Amino acid sequence: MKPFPALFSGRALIMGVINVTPDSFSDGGLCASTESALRHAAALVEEGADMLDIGGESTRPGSCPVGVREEMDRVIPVVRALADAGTCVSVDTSKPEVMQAAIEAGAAMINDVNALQARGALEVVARSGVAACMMHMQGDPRSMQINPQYNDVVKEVWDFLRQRLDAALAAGIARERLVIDPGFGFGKTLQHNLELLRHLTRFSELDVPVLVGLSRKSMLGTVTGREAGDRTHASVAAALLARSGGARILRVHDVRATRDALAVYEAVNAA
Ligand code: HH2
Repeated sequence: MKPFPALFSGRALIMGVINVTPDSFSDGGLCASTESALRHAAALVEEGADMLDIGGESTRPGSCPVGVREEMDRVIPVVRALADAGTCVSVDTSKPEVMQAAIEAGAAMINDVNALQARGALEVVARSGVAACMMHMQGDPRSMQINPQYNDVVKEVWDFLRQRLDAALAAGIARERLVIDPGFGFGKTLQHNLELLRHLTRFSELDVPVLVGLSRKSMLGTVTGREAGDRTHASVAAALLARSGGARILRVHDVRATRDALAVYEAVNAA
């Protein structure tokens, strides 16, 4: 297993997205076979991704869940081939069985949009040496965008992530292995997302690295009026805002563009 890179020193890390799905919101079908996923993975590594996030189930609003076997068939061959080749691999899953198989295949990180709340998920991660990202979501992908409601979105997301950190630490997962994510677009209106981005620095108070996924999301479509495939510029702007708000890992589809923008940001801040 390629070790998870150090997160608190140096520049922020770029996590390239590989969706081995037919139906992801911005790139569904692009990597639907193992071969096409590996080709795209090689391109993203070449463009400068520090790690790749492999997903086998779309979590876009309105999406339907896939079974354990199908999700494994989609992601595990890709994870194994990339890990064997020395790439740092994260696996985007909420299913403990898929987590276990991914860890055995060489994944260095589990990225769970359900924050390790499924029965057995905390234990699978605790038994391994891998890192884990726990994300906030209100509701589930099928219905989360119907009418999201918060009294104070920043406080409620912050409190949830703190509780999940406490649960992970109590399960025996070392703090150094944990990452949190406010979950942009997961049960949030445009106003909720903007509020979270505006107050992103608050999440660094939780003393673990913050991961942010804003890439091509519909909030950027609402702001710019552009379709998912035409949101690179908006995504890069959002990634830089997240970085200046303290994000340590940026989950993106457009690696090369993000990499260049981040290089400028880091150069200015190192000066
Ligand atoms: N967003 C998506 C999926 N996984 N994981 C984290 N930690 N944070 C995110 O913001 C996040 C995530 C949705 O994006 P994508 O994978 O491109 O689409 P889909 O879910 O349709 O496959």
